[in-house]
Amino acid sequence: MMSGFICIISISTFAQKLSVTDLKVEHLKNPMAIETDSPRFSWKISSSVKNTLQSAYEIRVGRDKAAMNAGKDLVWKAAVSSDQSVLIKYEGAALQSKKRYFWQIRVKDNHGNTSAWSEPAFFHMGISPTDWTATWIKVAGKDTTARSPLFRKEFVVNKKLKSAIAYVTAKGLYEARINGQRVSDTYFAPGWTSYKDHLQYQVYDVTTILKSGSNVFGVSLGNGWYKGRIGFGNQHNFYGDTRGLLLQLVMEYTDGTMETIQTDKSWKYAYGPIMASDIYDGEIYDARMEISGWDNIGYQEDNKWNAVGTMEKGSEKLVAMSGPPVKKHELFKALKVFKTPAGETVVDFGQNLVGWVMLKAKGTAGTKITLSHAEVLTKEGNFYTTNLRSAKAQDIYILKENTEQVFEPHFTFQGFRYVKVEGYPGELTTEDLTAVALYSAMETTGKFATSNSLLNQLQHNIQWGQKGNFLDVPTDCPQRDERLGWTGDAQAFANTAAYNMDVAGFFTKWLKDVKADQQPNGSIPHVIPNVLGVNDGASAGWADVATIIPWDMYVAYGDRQLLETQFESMRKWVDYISSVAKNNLWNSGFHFGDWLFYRPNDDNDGRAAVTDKYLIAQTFYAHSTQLLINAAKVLGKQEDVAKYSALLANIKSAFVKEYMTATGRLVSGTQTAYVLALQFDMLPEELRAACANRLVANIRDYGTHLTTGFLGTPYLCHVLTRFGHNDVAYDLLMQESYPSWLYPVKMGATTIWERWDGIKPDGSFQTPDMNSYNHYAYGAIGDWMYRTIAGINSVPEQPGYKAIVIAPKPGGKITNAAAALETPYGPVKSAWTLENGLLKLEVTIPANTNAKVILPDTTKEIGSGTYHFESKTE
Ligand code: RAM
Repeated sequence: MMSGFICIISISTFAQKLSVTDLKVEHLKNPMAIETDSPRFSWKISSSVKNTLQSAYEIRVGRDKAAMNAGKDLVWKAAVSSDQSVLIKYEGAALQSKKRYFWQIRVKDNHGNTSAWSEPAFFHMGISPTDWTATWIKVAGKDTTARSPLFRKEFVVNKKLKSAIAYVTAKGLYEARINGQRVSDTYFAPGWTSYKDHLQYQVYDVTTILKSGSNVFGVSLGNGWYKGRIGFGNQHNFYGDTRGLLLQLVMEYTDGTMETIQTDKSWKYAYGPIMASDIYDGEIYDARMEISGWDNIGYQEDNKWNAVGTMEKGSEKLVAMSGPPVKKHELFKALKVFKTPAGETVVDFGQNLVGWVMLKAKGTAGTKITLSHAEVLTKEGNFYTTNLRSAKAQDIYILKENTEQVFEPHFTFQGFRYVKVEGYPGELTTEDLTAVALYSAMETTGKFATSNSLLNQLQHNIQWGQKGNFLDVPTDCPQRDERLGWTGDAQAFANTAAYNMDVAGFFTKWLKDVKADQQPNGSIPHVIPNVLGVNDGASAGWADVATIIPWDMYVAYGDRQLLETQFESMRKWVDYISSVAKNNLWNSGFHFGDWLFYRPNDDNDGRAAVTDKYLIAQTFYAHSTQLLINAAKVLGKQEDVAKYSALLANIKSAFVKEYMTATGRLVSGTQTAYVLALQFDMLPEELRAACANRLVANIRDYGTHLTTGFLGTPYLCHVLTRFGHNDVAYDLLMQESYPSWLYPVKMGATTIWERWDGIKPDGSFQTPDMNSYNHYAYGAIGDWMYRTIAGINSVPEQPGYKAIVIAPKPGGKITNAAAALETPYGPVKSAWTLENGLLKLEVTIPANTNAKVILPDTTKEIGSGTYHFESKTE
């Protein structure tokens, strides 16, 4: 008995000791569309034993899951003594287009344990360009109506299916259905890319949707970014004037034979109930125009449908979708339905979010219900949409006969907290509406909470700013007639984004567009994908996205290949600056400068915090050059390291000569000027402390308020902490009056605002020309909150959190803080309490990493596991 008992214990401890989980390929779980010949594998190790490191791994990859699991018929196997477990390159036999591969891992650790083989995972190869046999189809004649065409094709499955995989893309947006059912929960496919250069296709496993016998494809198209209104000046048809569909379904039967169903001349089309759809303006859906059963078998009327037209293949490359798809996420019940003083019926969802409203309604045919969207109410409590500028942001539903119907749009999204409802038949109740948040399906990786509820609301607002603006591309705002991939905003927020969610795939996808839209002379456009003029670019702090985000992603996820892929783009950007610089000074061209810095309306005594734009440009010239040097070091490009290091020294001495007095005063005495000069090491070392003191004096001079705009804000608290003024950083963070991070929180914000005073203390609004209530840029403080309050830090020399620094620096009367970050190696946690000057810290470090814990009175090196520390802070 006894020995049996012991035996059971030891088996279960053994099982817990070491295991492999969370298998990913190219940053994604079981990806359906891998394009590269050598995809990269990542896994996490978990162990109950402290100080666990991987000492070796075994990988096996095969076409057949069962055979692979038994170690047979492998296309690759390797056993390697290595502690690497993130982004290991495939080195087996050539991978084939359209095929699925299964893989698994087992590891050995430094304590002599061997894990079991992991659960098998898979990746599916995309379709190679030469394997596309489908023809682009479209409506016959010119595609001039805003109405959505429906494309239809019946086909027969006459043998037993092994697998059925659909490869689909469109010019415009598509929704693909089989037998009346959506083929996936992906929205806004094929996603927004620099379409003139490359267009993504999606890959769907539809094996379980198909049945034997007749089946039907039904696909509708919307205008989307491709053909709809996008950018400024009522611009339509930016990428093309004709929507098109390309689809190829590859069926493999159990007898080994294959069959392909694809778009060609045999498809038919008719127009459906979506009368118009537009990203900015919304959708008009007339239920009376529904064609019942059109997307299912048994529909008899398609003999009355039109024959499709065909389109020549364009010059754009078809590429496999590489980022996470947009999906539905949180649902919000309506909190209340109320009448405004102006007599309008308005619904409050309690959260400024991005997506749409699902509406239930029943009434006589032809009843028109209009939903308008708004982020805020006026101080009188009225519905306010002036800040949406020309975006109609309206969804219109027209009812069919008297049955209850549920509506939601298809090819538009809105940014809103409030919805105005007009024309609703009967009494509208909270039961009739649900708001649906849609955004790119990024795994939540960060958690952050403290004893201060205002700060927790700020963190909430930062996360919702991210959700609302990470809808396939990183946008400035999601609601007005803009919604563009503004580069300055994206670079300011990227580090914070990488704490809150896994943005590796998201930014890898977008950086392809950065590269694609970079001008031949190296200039980077203001927005990516670029829908502005070709020469709208090269603004300091915006265009520098080309160096900043690749480096940030490298540090956060350890993706060396991303640096390799982007390196030429990074270099071209720096070389562009050099080509327009004179005597190493970048002092020409258009720049946005420290966008939306503090600027009082009634500026009689010169309180506006204006920073010289060329001073700013010079600091970003240095920063981009430094990042290029960093990347060159990682990639072993010694000549580049030498060349650009010499350039960097020149850039800095030109800065000192042009913008600094002998005693270290900058020509602009603003916070942003000192912050950028200190952050990017522009100043002689012996003058830095004095400059930091000037920064503090300036902050105090504004009554302990920040005055920074988009460029200074992300670094403000970092610089204060670095130069020994952590207390001032906290004072700024805890400041509740304008301008500050907590001012909007006190004003009831549920997202980050574009401007420090989007709503003024008297309840009036900033200028409607530019006043978004969902703009993530100022949310960049999140990076400092994770790093300094919680103390979770990456180490650039060992990227992806292979090494970690835990260094919480309490302040601001916070008595406890807890944060967690799911890193590529597993969960990191840092939680502390502070009582009577005693700091108690709990730290968790994942297997296969190590950490340095820096406390007020001591420093400790630790391996994986959970640890407790105490430290006196005074
Ligand atoms: C505004 C955008 C964005 C900013 C540019 C300069 O239109 O909203 O936030 O980067 O201007």
